[in-house]
Amino acid sequence: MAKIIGNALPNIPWQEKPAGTNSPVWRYSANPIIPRDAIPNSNSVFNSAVIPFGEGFAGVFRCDSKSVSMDIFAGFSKDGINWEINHEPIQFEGDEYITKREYRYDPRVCQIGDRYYITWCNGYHGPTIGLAYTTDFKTFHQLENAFLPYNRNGVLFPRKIGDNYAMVSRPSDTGHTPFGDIFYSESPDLTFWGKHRYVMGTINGDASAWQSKKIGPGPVPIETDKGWLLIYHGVINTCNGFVYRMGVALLDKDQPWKVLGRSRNYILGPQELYECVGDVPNVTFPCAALTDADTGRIAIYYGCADTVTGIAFTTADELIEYMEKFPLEEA
Ligand code: BMA
Repeated sequence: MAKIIGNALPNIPWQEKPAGTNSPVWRYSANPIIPRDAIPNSNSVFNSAVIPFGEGFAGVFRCDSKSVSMDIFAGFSKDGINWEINHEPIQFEGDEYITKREYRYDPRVCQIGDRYYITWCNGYHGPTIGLAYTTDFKTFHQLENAFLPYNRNGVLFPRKIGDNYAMVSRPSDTGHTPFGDIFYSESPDLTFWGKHRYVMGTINGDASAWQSKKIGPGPVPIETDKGWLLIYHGVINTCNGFVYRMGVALLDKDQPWKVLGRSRNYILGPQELYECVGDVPNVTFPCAALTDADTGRIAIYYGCADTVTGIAFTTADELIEYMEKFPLEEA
């Protein structure tokens, strides 16, 4: 049995695993939870991140507008399922050299101490990792970009590793990057980043083809007594374009660049209509996970077909048992 290390969350959104399910992850029966027109000017609301906040939940949402520009918006919920998203995007405070907006998308939210840190793909002469913090989801303080362009999917660890903050990310290019591996970096102050280490990459050949084109970190890593559970996206290039599925790996607790386990099988992929049909078909893209340390329950928030947002459920035990049952030998 794996034990999640973190807070209890008795109000985590949850449904029991349906009988006969052959997968370690199962969808919320009323998906999608956020429609594309959740705010007046949105074309789509997807690839978004949520976190426990106050008596309920807060989040940062990717809402592409009807002019199809990409920005991130704060939102609030009592139950984690029904969301009120602000109609105006987040305005960041800070050095205007840094806060000047090109585009912002695919946010993650990570609590460290009493601050909620937001990371996102930030346009700065190409995509890189934007970083900001808030304590109230009203005022947001933007810090320096974490890395040089080009990079996407910067995901903080929820505590320091040794003396340093830690982040995994996926170095990229300016386009719809046809490659991508996961790297680990550390920083003493969230400004200067180094100790860049390779974590894991794509799988060539037939062993695990769903993750043969690129992989990138999804939700904030989940700490367990066995290591960090990293839910990530994996992509295959097909004759119909890229298909985005979800996988899971287990990283060493003290040296998270070391991969202890990794699933050969995907844990969720586009199969329902709202995952297969939308602005970008066949995308399931995880950006957040709520966890309950008392029960081991995990609720994964993911973008569906770059159009709407869904939830899926699992537990720490389900993920670890699945990894052990279908191990990727090269991990
Ligand atoms: C990636 C990002 C994601 C998106 C995915 C599929 O490169 O842009 O936001 O979900 O492509 O279109």
